[in-house]
Amino acid sequence: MNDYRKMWEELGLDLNTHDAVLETVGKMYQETFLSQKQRPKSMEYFDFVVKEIHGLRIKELLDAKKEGKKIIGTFCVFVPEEIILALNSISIGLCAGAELGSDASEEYIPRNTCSLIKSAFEFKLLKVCPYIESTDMIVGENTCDGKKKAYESYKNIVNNMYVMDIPQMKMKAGYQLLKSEYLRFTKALEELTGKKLTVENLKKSIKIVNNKREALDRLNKLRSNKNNLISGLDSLLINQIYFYDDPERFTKAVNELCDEIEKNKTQSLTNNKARILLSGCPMAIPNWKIPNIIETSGAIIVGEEMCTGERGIRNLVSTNAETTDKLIDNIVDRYMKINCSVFTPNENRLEDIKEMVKKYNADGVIHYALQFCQPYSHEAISYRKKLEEENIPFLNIETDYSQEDTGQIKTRIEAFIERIKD
Ligand code: BJ8
Repeated sequence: MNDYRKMWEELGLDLNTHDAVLETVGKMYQETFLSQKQRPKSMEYFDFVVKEIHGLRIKELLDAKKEGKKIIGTFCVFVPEEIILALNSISIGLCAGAELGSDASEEYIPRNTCSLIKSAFEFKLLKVCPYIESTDMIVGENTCDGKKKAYESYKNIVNNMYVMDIPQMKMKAGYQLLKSEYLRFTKALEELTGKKLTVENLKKSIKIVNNKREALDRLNKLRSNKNNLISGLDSLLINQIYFYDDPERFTKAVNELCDEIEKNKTQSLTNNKARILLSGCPMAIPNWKIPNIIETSGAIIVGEEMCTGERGIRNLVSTNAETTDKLIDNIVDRYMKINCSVFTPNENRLEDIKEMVKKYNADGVIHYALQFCQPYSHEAISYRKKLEEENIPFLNIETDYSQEDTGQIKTRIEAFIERIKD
């Protein structure tokens, strides 16, 4: 492996803490992913990306910066990658999926904040994230109250914060708000990059992002097959890498994986295993706790109704328009279909879950809500009733990034799997 220590040092990382984080994640990866049997050979690409996630990919970003590109960090799938790419920039997801065992964040945010938000503070305060340190702009978005208020504090620990407003209702005014926010964001990016949004660069970037979403959609469709050849863990990993990798290279790698799976239709990973649809809060890398428990308890995950899954990639943006204004309308139309639980009412998310249960032949739904996450915890209660009325088994797991509750969760998941297999 190349020595990236000088690069990390120049980015201002705390090398000792960073070493410890890399070592822990490396071990987890070995135990969780590399120990799986029957993995497609094409997963080697994604293993390589993970191995180099703080190395080669960061070097690529820093090289791109030298050529004049800007790095835009995001925390939500509502931030339009199409506009970022069109304006000579690279979009990088900054959500982290690990706790660092520190209470440093409590100087800025309350203790009863979800792990996703807490980790964004910890990774910055403990200086272990080369992505945060490489950004030219960090985009926060007003989605849940936790994030909305946290960004007010986050701007005190980073020097390049931009906050985007996001509607909470899918009415006409919501579309107008999102459009005005995407136009304001375009202007801010144009100022940062010195580039202008044009029909040509926007159409090109829309196609790049559409291709990426289509490749994942192709992979998802293969998972509905009873001879599924890819684990939920590997699928989640690919969805997580979606937020870091070069989009065109990523699309090529996912399509190659799909080609391989299509050729090996006779093999199967399912073998009478219970088929689980996972739904709920996004799982940022390296948050693999729940999928790992599920897939080591006699079940296979066949779909994810999550932003690190189908919710994040559903629907394409139409390139059918001849002005940037109309193309932005098309972008707004696509993004307003994201059924995040910060919207009210949010019956469409329930419909998505039901549709996915059918599409992937799932035997039951395991819902994942981070502790202190109000939007997803609320929906878990009402969705349980509605899904059980339709005889769709449902289990809600509320947890955080710690490993302390692993045994207890495993017992609950094993009992659920036993029940739905009968
Ligand atoms: S579009 S799901 S990525 S907001 S877990 S921080 S909701 S308290 S993440 Fe999300 Fe965008 Fe929606 Fe998707 Fe708040 Fe809940 Fe924490 Fe959450």
